Amino acid sequence: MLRRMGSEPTTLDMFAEDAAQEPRTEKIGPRSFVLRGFALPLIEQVLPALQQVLEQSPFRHMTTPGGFTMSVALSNCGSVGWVTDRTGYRYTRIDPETGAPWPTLPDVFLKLAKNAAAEGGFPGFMPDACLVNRYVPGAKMSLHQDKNEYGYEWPVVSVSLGIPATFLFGGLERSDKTQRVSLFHGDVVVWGGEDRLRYHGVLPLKHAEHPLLGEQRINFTFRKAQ
Ligand code: MD3
Ligand code: FE
Repeated sequence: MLRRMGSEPTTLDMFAEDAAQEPRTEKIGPRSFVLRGFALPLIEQVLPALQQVLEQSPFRHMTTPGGFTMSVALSNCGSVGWVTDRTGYRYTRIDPETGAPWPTLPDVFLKLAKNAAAEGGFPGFMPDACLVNRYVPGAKMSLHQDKNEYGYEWPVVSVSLGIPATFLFGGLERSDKTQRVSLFHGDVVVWGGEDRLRYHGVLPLKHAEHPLLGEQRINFTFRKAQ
C-alpha cells in the first residue's frame, strides 16, 4: 500500500504480506501504480459530467503532423486542451472545432485525479488539462512519449472506462522492451517521476461490449500542462 512511500519502516510493514496480497494496487514501474477499480465509487457522478463535457466539445478525429487521421477520437476539458493538426502537437485554450474555450474540468474529475495522485504518491497534484480519448474496437495508440507539457515533475493520471484495453509500457528509448498491462473499467493509473517520460501506447482494441458504455473505451488523461 502507498500510505507512507519512501519512509522508514513502521508497524504497518508487519502487514506487508497482506498488502502484497491486496489485489487493488499494482506497481508497474518505480513510480507507477495501477489502482484497480479506483474510479468506481464515483462513476455515477463521472458519467453525467463527461456527458456535459462532450455536449460542449464533442469527440473528433484529429490529423497528425504526418497527415494521418487518428483512430482514437478525442476531446478535452480544463483550462487547456491537447490538439494535433498538420502543423504539430500543442495545448490550446480554445477548442479549434467550436471556437470556444474547452469545457471546465468538472469537480468530480478533479477530485478523482487528485485522490488517485495522492494514493500513488503525488499529493498536491492540480491538473489543468484532461484529454478524453475514445477507442472503438480496432482503434489503437502507437508508442509515444508525452512531451508537450511545460514540466515533468507532476504525474500523469489516467482513468479507463468501458471495454478493456492492453496498455504497452516501454522505457525511455522507443526500442526498449515493453510490458503489457490490461486496463479495465474503473482502473486508474498514476505515472510519475522517472516513469513520466517512458514510451507507452495501446494495442488495437478487441471487440467487446460494456454494459454502461457499449462498444467503446473512454480514457481520461489528467496532466499539469502549464
Ligand atoms: C505513461 N493515452 O493520451 S493513458 C495519451 O489509454 C495516451 O488513451 C493512453 O497515452 C490511453 O497520451 C494511455 C496513460 C498514459 C498517459 C501518459 C503517460 C501513460 C503514460 C506518460 C508517461 C508514461
Ligand atoms: Fe500518451
